[in-house]
Amino acid sequence: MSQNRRDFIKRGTSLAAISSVGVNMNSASNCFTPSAEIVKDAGMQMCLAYFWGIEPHKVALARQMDVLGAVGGINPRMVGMDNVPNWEYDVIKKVQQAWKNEGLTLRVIEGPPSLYTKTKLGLEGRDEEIANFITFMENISRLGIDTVCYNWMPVISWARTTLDKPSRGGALVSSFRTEGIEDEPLITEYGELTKDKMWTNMEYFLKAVVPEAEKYGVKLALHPDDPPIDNIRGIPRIMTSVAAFKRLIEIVPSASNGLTFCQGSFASMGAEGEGENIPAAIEYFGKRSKIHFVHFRDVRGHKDNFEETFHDDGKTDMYRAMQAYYDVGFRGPIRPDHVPTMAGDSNERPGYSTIGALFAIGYIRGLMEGVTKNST
Ligand code: CS2
Ligand code: MN
Repeated sequence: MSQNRRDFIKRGTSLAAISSVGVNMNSASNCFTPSAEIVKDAGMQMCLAYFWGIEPHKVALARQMDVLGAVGGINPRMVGMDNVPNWEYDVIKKVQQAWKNEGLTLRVIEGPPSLYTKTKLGLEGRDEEIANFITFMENISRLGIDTVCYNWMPVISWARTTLDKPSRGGALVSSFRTEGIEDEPLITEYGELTKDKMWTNMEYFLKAVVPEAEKYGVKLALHPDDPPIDNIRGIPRIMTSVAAFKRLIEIVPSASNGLTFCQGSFASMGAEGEGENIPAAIEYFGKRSKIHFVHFRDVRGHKDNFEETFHDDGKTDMYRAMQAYYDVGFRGPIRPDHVPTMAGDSNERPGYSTIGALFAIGYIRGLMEGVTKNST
């Protein structure tokens, strides 16, 4: 008998005791009897992101919501090991233990150690970076961690032109407009960069690390470029379309070479009127078992002008998206991504409001239960 069912029966017993002074709640007709066991979160592993270490309030709420997966980087300072490289076994082990002490499991490393500008731009020193990255993969596999979310955005990572745009009811969201960014100064210190070079650098990286990832059972999950535009201040962006991800998985075909399906990023791809088809993309990559991690969020607009939204307020049919993950058999880690900053929260970490995350988890869990029941 499952824990749920046992809890239910226990609850039923105490209700019966209370009901002796009132209505008989224990009569079969009034009783809620689950017809089938509910598969928790459709078999997926719901996580929350913690990029600022252990945030006690968020962690407490996560435990209450029963969202026990943690996503984050490896920060030696979090465990008092200031000067130790963050790919080393002892640091990772201590960070993992710190999460365990909170009742959480470090499920995905997002923003991994030793994968920086040298590798992404093919600069001198990349082989050392790559060697350390391989050591990192070996170490996480020894500790039972198998998913790594990385990106191919050197120098400028995720970017927005506004971080406090009023949205529904005055909640704050981030937004992006291409117009005007052409006037920003070019970054010239890395010489002339082209998309071709970026692809060549990625190929070099993948050929070196994917066979090792396979050996260690590690799943690499490349995150799309956000925003998915061609270039920011002279730094080209290549992971900006479904076609680019199709190319990625062909470079080194392997169960370890996959992607983070950041739905909000995919939803913002394409010019006005030319967006990607989200359920079709989930199906394409999911059927090939290339979706190793999901960022569940939404936007309104297109690559040159978009804003983030509440999960129930964007351009994507979120129910169909969840149905697609479920139908292709995705059962891996999933987290809400950026959320609006809601009343009572500060906007000092745009996209990562604790209260916003509560709404997101409730919404996502509801969709998960919906697709599970619809399929039984
Ligand atoms: C996010 C990133 O842009 C996105 O879609 O997933 O902001 C992510 O939170 C950061 O790059 C940290 O990994
Ligand atoms: Mn994302």
